[in-house]
Amino acid sequence: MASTSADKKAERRSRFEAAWNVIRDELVEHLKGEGMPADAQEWFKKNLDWNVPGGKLNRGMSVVDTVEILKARSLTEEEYFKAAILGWCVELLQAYFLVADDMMDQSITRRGQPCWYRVESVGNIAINDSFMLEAAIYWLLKKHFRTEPCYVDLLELFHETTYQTEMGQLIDLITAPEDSVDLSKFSLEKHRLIVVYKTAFYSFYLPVALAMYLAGVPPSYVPAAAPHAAAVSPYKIALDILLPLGEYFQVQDDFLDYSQPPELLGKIGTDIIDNKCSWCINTALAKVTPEQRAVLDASYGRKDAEKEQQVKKIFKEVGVEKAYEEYEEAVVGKIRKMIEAVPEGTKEGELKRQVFTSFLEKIYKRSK
Ligand code: DMA
Ligand code: MG
Ligand code: MG
Ligand code: MG
Repeated sequence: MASTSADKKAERRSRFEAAWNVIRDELVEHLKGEGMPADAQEWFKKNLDWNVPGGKLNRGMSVVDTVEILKARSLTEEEYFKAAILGWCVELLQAYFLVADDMMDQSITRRGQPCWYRVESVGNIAINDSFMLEAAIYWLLKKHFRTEPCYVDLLELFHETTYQTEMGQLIDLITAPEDSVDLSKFSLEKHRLIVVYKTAFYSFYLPVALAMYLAGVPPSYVPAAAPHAAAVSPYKIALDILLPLGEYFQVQDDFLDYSQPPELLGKIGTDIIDNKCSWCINTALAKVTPEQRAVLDASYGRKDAEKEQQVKKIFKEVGVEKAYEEYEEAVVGKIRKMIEAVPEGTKEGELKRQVFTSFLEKIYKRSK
């Protein structure tokens, strides 16, 4: 039977997952080398395997995909493994954020299994486990990239992106106080700031910029195809496309939190109960009658399943779903235009449009 694009996709995923087994074993071996007892080694292994590999892996695999696109050829075994390590470092960063995010959001499930802090005998130890997921990134970077010219760029990028994400989580959380609901404090501008910081930098700019550093893309260059044109700043060009792409991704996350059944989404939505400044509530607020607004004021952000259903009913009545479909078509059209305007690289080390189109295709019309 001819191999389909679905086969190819599955193959890419299993190759990337195979690298995880090597990386996880290195990390656990290190604990052993530090003289940590067998139960600590087991615990760390379980922490790693529970929290790191079970997601869609879009972020991690985008590092590998981007390096391949930038090099315009398939990678050697060694090049592949280096790119995969950076990809898994992004997945470790994501795991670190999610373990903490699920505690702060009081979520129940993630990727079709209980959130780590809700696993028998884990509880608040999950806080230290999240720190260890983060620390593993820097141990891996040192082990595998210490002598590379891009080492400092990689370190700085991870540190800066982490800080940006934490600022985003801060404003996400303080805009959603548990004890005082005030919907007049929400706005789409506020939402945009939250999602760019909490999601777009680490989910979209980070994987691509890591790949660019690894592939040796310089901070600026005159395109080989246009030797008389002005120099371009490829990292700035990437940022200007990837932040809107990340904003779109988090709008999808917000919409799916409200609309997608947990069996399909892999997690139980908490945004309404958690009083989150989500895209859905902001969109609904712009469309409600005074009567509907009164229901939202009385029911949003309450720890009460009945009230959550009231809110969902209003979302449905005002047409949040249709607004989402319109938003998606409009924003994707806008992003495609921005991608078309990127000066197409013609040699190694230059930015290529496919970096962005391949990332966009991974998320367009996603349902989980
Ligand atoms: C997630 O926001 C952001 C980070 C940094 C984890 P969220 O709480 O909407 O994510 P999820 O819906 O996956 O809990
Ligand atoms: Mg959450
Ligand atoms: Mg959250
Ligand atoms: Mg969410």
